[in-house]
Order: sequence, then structure tokens, then C-alpha cells
Amino acid sequence: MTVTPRTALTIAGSDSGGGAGIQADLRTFFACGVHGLVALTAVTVQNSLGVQGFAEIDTEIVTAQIKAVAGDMGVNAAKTGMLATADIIQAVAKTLDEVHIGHGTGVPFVVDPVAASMTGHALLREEALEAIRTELFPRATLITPNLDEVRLLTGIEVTGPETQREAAKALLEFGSEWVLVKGGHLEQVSDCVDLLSDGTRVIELSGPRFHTNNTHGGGDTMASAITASLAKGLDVPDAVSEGKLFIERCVAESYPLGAGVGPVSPFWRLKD
Ligand code: PXL
Repeated sequence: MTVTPRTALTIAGSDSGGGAGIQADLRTFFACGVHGLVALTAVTVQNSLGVQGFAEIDTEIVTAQIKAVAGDMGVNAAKTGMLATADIIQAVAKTLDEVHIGHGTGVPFVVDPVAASMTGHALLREEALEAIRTELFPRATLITPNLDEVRLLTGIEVTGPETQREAAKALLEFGSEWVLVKGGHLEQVSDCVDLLSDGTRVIELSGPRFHTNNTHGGGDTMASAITASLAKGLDVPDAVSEGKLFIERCVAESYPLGAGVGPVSPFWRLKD
């Protein structure tokens, strides 16, 4: 009989362009060998040029999706991406407690604090940022902000290693177990250095910077690859190292699609 794979749940929005959101999460989970489960939070209308709009899903439907899959299939790790509104965030937090997912439950939970698309379109109503800090971060095993999200969440402008450490420290005060401050948007630095910390350990992960315009879905793909590794039982430092190696190949093998920003791609994993 075939062995049932581990499961990973994404609580996130749909990208009609297929490069970010749940589409990135599901193809990453698949490429990493875990079964993807979904609680859809919003439907975006977008292509390579940007987001034209979105509609959120009824809060009760979001939480019912989580309960339906957690109760029957079991969740080995979960992540959040686009959550759209403070109501959805509050309801998701309450439901995660009910189904025993998150910090202290034994089921790792990754929060990717998605606030805007790369093209600068808001994917989160403004009042919802506070809910991410107060409702989700204390329940998170790991949070994975990029530098724009760091600025929105803490007011800290990361310009180099020192401010990156300062930001990690400030973010941990919101209560997550670990923080990964991604340095990918620090364009003046030749390497791409991410900083992982739990307050005691500070781990620098350095990798090559790829010069491509096609980076759509990069943040989602990295967070999903980390979540997949956590679902397989890796600890946070190992899962993040694996996730970084994974996203590097995905960026190296990204492709043009449409007139704007093309997607990163986990296809290489299927070819190898
Ligand atoms: O990459 C962040 C992101 C997450 N979720 C959805 C998105 C995007 C970026 O465009 O569209 C649905």
C-alpha cells in the first residue's frame, strides 16, 4: 500500500496569475512531497502587471475549511499568507487554538505577514496589521517578514546587518518562537543574507543573489518550502536552511510570463 504523505495547510488567498498565493503554496508542497490542504481567505484578480482587486471569503467559510481538514485529515504543519481583514485574522487565530495548531501544540505554524503584492497593491486592509501582530505572532513557530513588512510592523528600516538584528529582536517581542528577517530586498548587498533568530540563537543564512525580474511568489514559495520541511519533522533551523536552498533554485529557474513580473518556479524539483 502507498504511504500517506505528511500534510501541510495553507491559509491564504488565490492568485489568478498562478504564481503567488495558494497556487505557489500548493505547487511547492507538491514539489516537496507533502499533501497540501487549503483554507482560502480571498480571491485576487491579478496578472503579471499587478492586482486589480480582491474579494474576501466569508469568515465562517474560512474557519470551516480549517476545521474540516484538521478534524478529518490531520495537519502536520500550517502557514498563513494573505489574510485580507482583521476579522479573518481573529477568526483564524481562534480556530487554530481549537484545532491545536501553533506554538506550544506540537504542530508548527508559519506566519508570512503578507501586506502587499510586489507591485505595491494592498492585500491586507490597514487595520489588520495590528491583528497580525497581536493575534498571529504569539501563536507562530516562525514569522517570515521581508524588509517592507519589517518596516510596516516595527518602523525599522533595515539597511544592513546591524539593523537586521535590531529588527529581529523587535519582532520577537511580539511573541513568535522564531523570526526570519529576509534580506532579499536589500539590493545594495551582493549576497542575499537572511537572519534567523529565537532570541538566543542568531543564525545568518547567506546565499547568492540572482538578477532576474521574475520573482513573483518568491516569499510564498520560501515560506511554503519551510512549512513542508516542518511538516516532515525538521526543526526550524534545518527547515529554514532547506527552504532557502529550495527558493534559490526556484528563483534561478523562474520564467517570463506576461508583460510584467514572471513567477519563481519549483518545476526543477520534479525534473531532478
Ligand atoms: O506574494 C504575496 C502574495 C500572497 N498571496 C496572494 C498574492 C500575493 C502577491 O501578489 O497575490 C494571493
